[in-house]
Amino acid sequence: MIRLIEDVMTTSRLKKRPGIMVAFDMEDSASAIRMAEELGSADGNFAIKVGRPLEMQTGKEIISRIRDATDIPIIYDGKIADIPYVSAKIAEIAYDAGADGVNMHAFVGADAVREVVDLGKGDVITVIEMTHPGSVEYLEPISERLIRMVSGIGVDGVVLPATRPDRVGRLAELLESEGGSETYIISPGVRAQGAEPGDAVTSGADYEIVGRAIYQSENPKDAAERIYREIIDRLRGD
Ligand code: FNU
Repeated sequence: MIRLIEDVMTTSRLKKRPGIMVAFDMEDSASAIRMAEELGSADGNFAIKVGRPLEMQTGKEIISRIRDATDIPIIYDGKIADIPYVSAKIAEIAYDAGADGVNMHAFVGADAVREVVDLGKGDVITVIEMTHPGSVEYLEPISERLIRMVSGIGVDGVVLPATRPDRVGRLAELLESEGGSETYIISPGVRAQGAEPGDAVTSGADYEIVGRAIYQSENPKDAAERIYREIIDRLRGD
């Protein structure tokens, strides 16, 4: 019973303020754990996103191992896109393994998104538009409807592409006007996919997702701190 009440009362561990969500797409647990520990003492506002390559190579236990290694919020980026029953099952496994939030596609529809939100076990982030060129073909034409749909349900976060800051700006405005001013915006695509640090936050995003530019660098902690400072400087207009 106590567990049930705690579940329902779960509030977002991811604060709506500028930061970096570091994509953990490396494929070995040793470097994932090492990086999680290093980020724990890094200067800045960081979250960790566990991607499918890491999870497939190491198992869902990597989430609990990262949980033990750091206090930083952890998002499971399973890009869940299945029928409501299976979407909720995948999300539940991730929450139970220690994830603070999960990432799912909005295009699967309101019933699937609602089923995951109704679990009440942690944050739900929905993908609205993606960073790659293919997103323009099929997601861009429906993204405003997707924003209205997820705003009506009440999700914790949305994914908008740092590679298209104009889209971040437009959809951030729409999100706000649909009552989603508490919803955080996370934007991938920084460095490896061409966006510069700060492009998305200066257009209305909260977190910029950075993967390869951090985990493939010689010193990931330094790289994370440096990119974080660049984002903050851009916001201040330095
Ligand atoms: P990096 N990601 C993305 N584009 O790149 N979740 C999207 O539209 C999206 C994502 C993730 O390029 C991608 O899976 F919805 O090395 C990867 O984990 O910086 C990260 O963002 C980008 O990694």
